[in-house]
Amino acid sequence: MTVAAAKKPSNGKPGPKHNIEAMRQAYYRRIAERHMAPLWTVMSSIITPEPAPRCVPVIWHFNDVKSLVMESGRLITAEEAKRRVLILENPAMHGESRATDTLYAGIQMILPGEVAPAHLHAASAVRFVLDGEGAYTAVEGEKAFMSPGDFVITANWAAHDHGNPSDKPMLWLDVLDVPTVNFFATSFAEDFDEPVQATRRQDGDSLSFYGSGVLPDGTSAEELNMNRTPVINYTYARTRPIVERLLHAGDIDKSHGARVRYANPVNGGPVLPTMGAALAMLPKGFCGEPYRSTDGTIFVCAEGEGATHLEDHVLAWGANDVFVVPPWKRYFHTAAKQSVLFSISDRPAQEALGLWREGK
Ligand code: GTQ
Repeated sequence: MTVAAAKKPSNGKPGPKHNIEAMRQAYYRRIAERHMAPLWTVMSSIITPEPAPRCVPVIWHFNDVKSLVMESGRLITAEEAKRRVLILENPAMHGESRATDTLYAGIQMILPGEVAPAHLHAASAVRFVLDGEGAYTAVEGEKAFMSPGDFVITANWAAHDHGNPSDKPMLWLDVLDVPTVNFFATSFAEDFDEPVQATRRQDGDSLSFYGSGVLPDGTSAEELNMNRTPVINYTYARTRPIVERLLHAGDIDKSHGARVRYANPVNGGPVLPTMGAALAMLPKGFCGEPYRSTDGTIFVCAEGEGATHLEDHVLAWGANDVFVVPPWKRYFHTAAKQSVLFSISDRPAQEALGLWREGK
């Protein structure tokens, strides 16, 4: 029998073993032309037994970040840039504008006298203020003046502009659900009619009207029972004393320290449907128990000094450093000084879809 004859079974059944692979490859090529593929070659990479995130652990030290961001102030104005931001790119996903698999992060700077013009978009944004004092974000008619540690919400389709009437540069961390919005291909964006929106509410109005255990008379809980918080600025001046109080009361989670979750004060839900955040105080000498969860998390050290230990990494952090813990990576925190950690993730979205899990 010739070799050619051996490769060609005549009865339609699979041929000898050395032939089957070649037959499969030829078949895969034929079905690929018709936009089909065999599940059995990819099954284990699409239905993984455990999460297989693309993002990796990474830290941005504020000293580095600040001087590089300041340099951008000599290259472009906030007005020309629209938003003068350096994107924090996860090293495993260069060019994709992602810090984690589902979240975008960047450091925005507004110099004295600058404004970043009003616009609105489907993506929701949060800001965590790092440096400077007295710049504002105007959101849906409320002008929120910001100080370090403030946590500011710009919900989906809320018009927002930023300005800095102070005499110092202001820097903050932006986190947006952009990769999530784009995953669903649901991005819309518009410029607002005016570059600076008219404000009709004072700084702090939304927190005092909706976050103080009272509501403006005539407001029903139902009309506020939305999937986003009515509060614009959760100020550090209000939240820090609460975690300090928890710490002194001994209410310290073994992994997370004395931690509160930022809540919609009307219904107790997360601040946004796609992103949730927390603030934790770790006592000096804290050594947390290992923890993991499916929500990849962006942390900011608001105060103090310590480290977050992952399987192959130690992320040593100080004030204003930003770092990423990928989904389902076991980690624990240690604190050399009393420290405050802000954290943000896509946990509310995962919970709404029934996907979120945590473990030791
Ligand atoms: O401040 O509106 O970092 O629209 C990225 C996109 C900030 C903002 C970012 C934005 C903004």
